[in-house]
Amino acid sequence: MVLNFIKSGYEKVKEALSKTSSFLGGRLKTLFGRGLDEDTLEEIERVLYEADLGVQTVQELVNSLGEYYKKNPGAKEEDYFNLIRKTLISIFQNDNSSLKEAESGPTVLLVVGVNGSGKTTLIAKLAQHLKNQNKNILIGAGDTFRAAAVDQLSHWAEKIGCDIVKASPFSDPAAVAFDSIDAAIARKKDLVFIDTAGRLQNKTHLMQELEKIEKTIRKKIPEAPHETLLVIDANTGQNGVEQAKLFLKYVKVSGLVLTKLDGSSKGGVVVSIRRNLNIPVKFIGVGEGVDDLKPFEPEEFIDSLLAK
Ligand SMILES: Nc1nc2c(ncn2[C@@H]2O[C@H](COP(=O)(O)OP(=O)(O)O)[C@@H](O)[C@H]2O)c(=O)[nH]1
Ligand SMILES: [Mg+2]
Repeated sequence: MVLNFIKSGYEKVKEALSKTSSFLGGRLKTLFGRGLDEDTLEEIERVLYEADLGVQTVQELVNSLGEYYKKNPGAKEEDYFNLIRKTLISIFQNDNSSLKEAESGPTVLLVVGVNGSGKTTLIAKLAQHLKNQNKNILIGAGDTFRAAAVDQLSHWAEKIGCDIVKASPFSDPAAVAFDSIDAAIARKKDLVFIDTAGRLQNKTHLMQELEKIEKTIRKKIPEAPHETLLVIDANTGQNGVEQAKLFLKYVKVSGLVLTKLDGSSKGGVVVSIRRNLNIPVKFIGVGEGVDDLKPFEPEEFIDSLLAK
């Protein structure tokens, strides 16, 4: 069984990516108009790099554009765009935003990522979306290191109208996960979200803590967590990729969420991160509001990125 997300409002994604696309799509259009000699190809390469698509993808695109031009010297701007479009979409070939759902009992969603990446906001957005589909939800406030983090989540839980399990500050986050799942089973919840802390200041401790949370969850429900989402702030670029790799060493991540694409001029980073980590992109964040989370749709996303 899977949880599906209602797809709506991709206009917002177009708008969020407009800083990238106005530069990328616009510059490419002009350059393609010239015919692809060596100098133009070099300029195209620079434009693709600036959009943060990543070395591997940029090299592939430049090579195939060059070859295409040699074989089809009369090619039109649209032909080049189509070639780029196809290549970029193929990177996300198997990605879709559906989430695995428990056959029986509560579905457990674990959310990890560095502080400030948007974990708590993601939980609020997903919880609201699923509440609208009449799902009965509980949130476990597993970021026990900052009182403010628990307050933030309590505020969301109240606004959305769902249960929350919280513990006293500095208590063991794995114990919060344990209690949350216990409560979710007892209260017959459909879904339980486990929020976590992401203090990278003490990496070893954080990673051990996440491992322990995962183990604790599995003790209660062997198939859980049904999904583990790694949240990455799209503006962190290459640094974000390195941080993400650290998480992947310790936690089994099933999907990526890239946040804060609104305001970013490097929307191409989604392509680079997807490729580097080889994990499907499930959602993208395009604002702070509760509706500003969109299921990731490869074709719409790439079309928004390349919009002229
Ligand atoms: N503009 C924008 N802000 C976001 C997005 N997602 C989260 N934020 C903001 O980023 C900040 C940190 O988010 P939070 O969920 O607390 O991060 P956490 O520390 O990982 O739990 C908050 O001010 C959020 O409102 C997004 O997609 N776009
Ligand atoms: Mg948080």
